[in-house]
Amino acid sequence: MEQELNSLQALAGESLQSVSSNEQLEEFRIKFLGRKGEFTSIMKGLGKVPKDDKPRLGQMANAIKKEIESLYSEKRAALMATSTGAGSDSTIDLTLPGRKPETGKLHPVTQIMNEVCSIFESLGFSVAEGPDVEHDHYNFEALNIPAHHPARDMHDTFYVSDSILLRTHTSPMQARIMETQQPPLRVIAPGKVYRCDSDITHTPMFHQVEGFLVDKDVSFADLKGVLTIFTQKMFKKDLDLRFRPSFFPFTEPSAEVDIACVMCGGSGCRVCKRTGWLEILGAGMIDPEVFKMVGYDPEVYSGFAFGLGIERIAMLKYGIDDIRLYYENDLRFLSQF
Ligand code: 2U9
Repeated sequence: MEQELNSLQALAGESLQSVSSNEQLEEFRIKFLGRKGEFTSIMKGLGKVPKDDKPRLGQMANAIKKEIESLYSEKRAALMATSTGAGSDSTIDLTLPGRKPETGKLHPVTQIMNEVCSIFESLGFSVAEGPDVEHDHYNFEALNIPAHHPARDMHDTFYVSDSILLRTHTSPMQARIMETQQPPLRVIAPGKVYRCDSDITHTPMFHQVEGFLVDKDVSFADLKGVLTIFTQKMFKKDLDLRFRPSFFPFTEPSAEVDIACVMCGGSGCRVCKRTGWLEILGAGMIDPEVFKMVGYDPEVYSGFAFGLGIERIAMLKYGIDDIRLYYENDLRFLSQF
């Protein structure tokens, strides 16, 4: 066996001298170092040598294998550097594993937006989109917020001119629909909205889904039913809902709607500020003044409306405490969703 190993070492050295291309080098590797190659076949004989000789021959075999491997690596580096490999590109090492292409994903806010829309679509709502740059009339007047109404202050509006602005909510789209279509109607309006506000829970641009349903005999109970199904589907849990009295110029009565905290189940934690509740949307019965503005008879029709901020839902769903993370474009953050 000792002789076989010595001959193999000499033969490998000689053979390598005549290698001048990457293809020949690969043939060399298979012949001498491959799983079915010369070295492996000699090593199969190790089991038959006398016990006392085994350690010495084992060490010798290892040293010779290392030697052949290092000669092989040197030759490979030399071929790459001098580009003498016939027909091969010296800058490409074909033996390296391929690079896995990175797959793109939807932004977490888009994912939640799509989820919210498909839940309301499953409840029979259709989806309507409208312009981001709006008339003061649709953003405010048609929604019962006349000039100098104190509610305008809450909207921190970006004005383009005296009567044109960046919409502060998606409700203008709904006013446009009511103006041109007759009940019964069930519509949601998703999209970007703009408010001059920026801190840990506000960005100057964020996403809303607002919705409404108008028909004869619509009551607050219908609103409660729709929002209960929505929150159950969104958070995949049978969560308690709480309606707190509130005020919006376009709904009367109005309510802010809380769900039992998705983190602690209502016992109180950091996320719900120990209250056990999380505010997730605003809602109410559409104010008769809005109906009059769009030409519906409030004695015949009634309806409810609601609105929610997508970033806020995404923060609650994923336990994120700074809204700005969604818009820093840091792939380490975004690729988690
Ligand atoms: C028409 C009539 C009524 C839409 C509504 C809310 C309540 C609401 C906010 C929640 C968080 C927006 O993202 S947010 O700041 N929205 O609380 N929106 S009722 O009411 C309408 C809409 C259109 C014609």
